[in-house]
Amino acid sequence: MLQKNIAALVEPPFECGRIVSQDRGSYTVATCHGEKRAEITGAFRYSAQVASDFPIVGDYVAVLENEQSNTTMIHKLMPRKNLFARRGVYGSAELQPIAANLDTLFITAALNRDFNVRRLERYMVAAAGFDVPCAIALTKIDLVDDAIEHIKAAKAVAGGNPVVTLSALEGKGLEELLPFFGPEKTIAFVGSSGVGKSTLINVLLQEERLAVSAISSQVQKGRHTTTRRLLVQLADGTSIIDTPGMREFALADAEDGVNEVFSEVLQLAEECRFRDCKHQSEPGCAVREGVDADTYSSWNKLEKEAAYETRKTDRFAAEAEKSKWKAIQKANRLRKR
Ligand SMILES: Nc1nc2c(ncn2[C@@H]2O[C@H](COP(=O)(O)OP(=O)(O)OP(=O)(O)O)[C@@H](O)[C@H]2O)c(=O)[nH]1
Ligand SMILES: [Mg+2]
Ligand SMILES: [Zn+2]
Repeated sequence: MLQKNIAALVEPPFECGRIVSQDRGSYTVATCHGEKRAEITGAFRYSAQVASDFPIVGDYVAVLENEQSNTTMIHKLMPRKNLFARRGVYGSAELQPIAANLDTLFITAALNRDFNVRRLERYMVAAAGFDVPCAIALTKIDLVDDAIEHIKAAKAVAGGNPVVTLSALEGKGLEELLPFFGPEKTIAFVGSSGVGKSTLINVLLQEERLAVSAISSQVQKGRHTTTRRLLVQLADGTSIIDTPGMREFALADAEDGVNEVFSEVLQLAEECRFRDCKHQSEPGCAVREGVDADTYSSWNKLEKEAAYETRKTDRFAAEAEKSKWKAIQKANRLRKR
C-alpha cells in the first residue's frame, strides 16, 4: 500500500502513511504499523487554501505519532502523482478532489437501461484533463444476451484506452482486471450510483466488506449506498478505492481533456474553410461534414462547458489576486500611520 519511493522521502521522526478514508475533520491513515485515526496539524490547516491542498483518499502523508497522548498528526502532504477531481459546488471555481495517486481510474457503467456513452465520454474528458490513466469497466454483462453493441459503443469513446467487461454477480470477466493489479498499484472505481462498484470490490476482496443495495426497479438508478470514499487492499497488495456514485459530473480544468478525447474534431478543424470557423453553420466546415451528429453535439457541449469553467477559474484567480493586493496595500497604509 505504501509506495517505497515515496516512503523514502519521509524523514524520521516522521512516518509515511496513506489516507484510506476521511470523516469530516479526521482521517484514517495506513502506516507500516496498521491503521490510525489522524488529524492535520494547525500549521497544515493554516497554510492550506483550497480543497485540493488538503489530503484526500489515496494521498501519501508524513505523520507523527505521539504515544503519550495517543494521537497521530498529519504534518505534510507528499507530492502527488495525479489527482482526479470534479468541479466543486455550483458557482465556485474550486476543485472537489475525488482520489489521488491513481494508476488506473475505472470509469464504470452497467449494461442496463441507464447505459449512456455520453456519460462515459464526460468522465474520459475529465481523466484526460487531469492526466489520470483510465479504462472503462462495463459491469452487469449478465443482464444482456450479447454485449457486443455496448462494447463497440464504449470502445468508440475510449480512444484506445482499455475496455473491460464483467459480471460481479456471475464472476465473469474478473481476470480482465488482472493486468491492472499489483502490490504498488492503485485503482479506483467511479461512476453513477448502482452500477455495481462496491459489489465488484467485495467479490475481489472475497468478503462482504462494503455495503451494497439494490437499485430502484422503476428508474434503474442506484440508491447512493456508498457515502464515503474508501481505500481497501487486496491480498496481492493492490489498493482499490471505492467511491460514492456521482449524480452529475461537472467538469473542471478540462479543456485539454476535451481536445485529447476529441482529437479527431481538432484535426478536422484545420481543414475548415474559414480560419475562425466556429463549426456551427459555416459553409465548408470540415467538422460538421466529418463527424457524426452525436459526436458533434457531445463535443460541442463539453467544449463549451470546459471553456466556461476555464473562464470562471481565471476570473476567480484574478479576483483572489486583487483582494490579496488590497490586503497588502491596507497593511502598508496601516504601517505608515
Ligand atoms: N445483475 C447484476 N447485478 C449486479 C452486478 N453487480 C452488482 N449488481 C447489483 O447492483 C446493485 C447495486 O450494486 P452496488 O455495488 O451497491 O452499486 P454501487 O455502484 O456501489 O452504488 P453506489 O454505492 O450507490 O454508488 C446491487 O443490487 C447489486 O447486487 C452484476 O454483475 N450483475
Ligand atoms: Mg457503492
Ligand atoms: Zn468548422
